[in-house]
Amino acid sequence: MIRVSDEVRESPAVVALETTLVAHGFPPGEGVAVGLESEQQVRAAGAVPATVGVLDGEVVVGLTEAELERFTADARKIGPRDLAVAVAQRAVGATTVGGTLAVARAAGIRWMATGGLGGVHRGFPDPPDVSADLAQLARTPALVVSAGVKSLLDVPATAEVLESLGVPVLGFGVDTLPLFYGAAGGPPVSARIDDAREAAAVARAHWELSGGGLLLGRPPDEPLEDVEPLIETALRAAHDDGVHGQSVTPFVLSYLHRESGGRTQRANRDLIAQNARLAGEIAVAAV
Ligand code: PSU
Ligand code: MN
Repeated sequence: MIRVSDEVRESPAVVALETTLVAHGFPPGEGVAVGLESEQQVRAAGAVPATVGVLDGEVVVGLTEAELERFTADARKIGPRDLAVAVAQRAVGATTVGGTLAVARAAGIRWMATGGLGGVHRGFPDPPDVSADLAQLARTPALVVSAGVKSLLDVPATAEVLESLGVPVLGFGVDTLPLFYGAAGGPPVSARIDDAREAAAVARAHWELSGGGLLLGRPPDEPLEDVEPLIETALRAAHDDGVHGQSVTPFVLSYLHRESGGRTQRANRDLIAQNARLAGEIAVAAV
């Protein structure tokens, strides 16, 4: 049921990549290039990318370029609870961070990269919307490189939940958790890490102690520190349009991309590539 590509099976340094951001994180037709760029960055670091998704009744680990092109905006968004249904119903299933981690756990992949982790939505407990990314990260022995937690969420609350779940929240060269587009002003991390080798060593030690997932927050190279007012407008628009559940994150991201004149879209694309590069470097350092 899980099809692992030969290249992924044979490599000691593999980085899992998700497909929800390909299908739902960018305007229609633009996500595939972002996914391919991430794969190139992983390769440039000397590691092998394993892009994950559900196709034709199989969970695929290591999608080909032709397969990746099938992850259009029509694809289902697949969290951990949705994987089995997507397989049985032969859906095109774009895996979230949580969905991808569930597959990584089954396939023994220890490293992953994304843009921004999901988390506790603003306004909790009304609605009580907490991304399945958090619980899945806690139970998966993998390190996720991301620009922290998506700042359309309640980032301090998300950091508290990660602490409760026993997930190390590491900062790459920083003492506070990056805020996705922004780098400054986030909650404190549990430890600061200064290079890929140290990240690999910390992860190894955590797993020897039977720990699960780790989050490594890498601030974007060219952060946007002025997006918060637009995020508030976007969240109000989502509320007024009755958008809820799985649709909130894609709605808000596309609102921001449109209303910022493409600035957030470029920032998002660039930080995803930077995170993929770092995850590749850590995977190589861990061999
Ligand atoms: N990072 C991005 N863009 C995205 C995501 C991450 O730069 O679209 C996706 C990931 O797949 C993550 C999901 O798991 O957003 C979170 O969705 P939700 O809040 O519905 O759990
Ligand atoms: Mn949710």
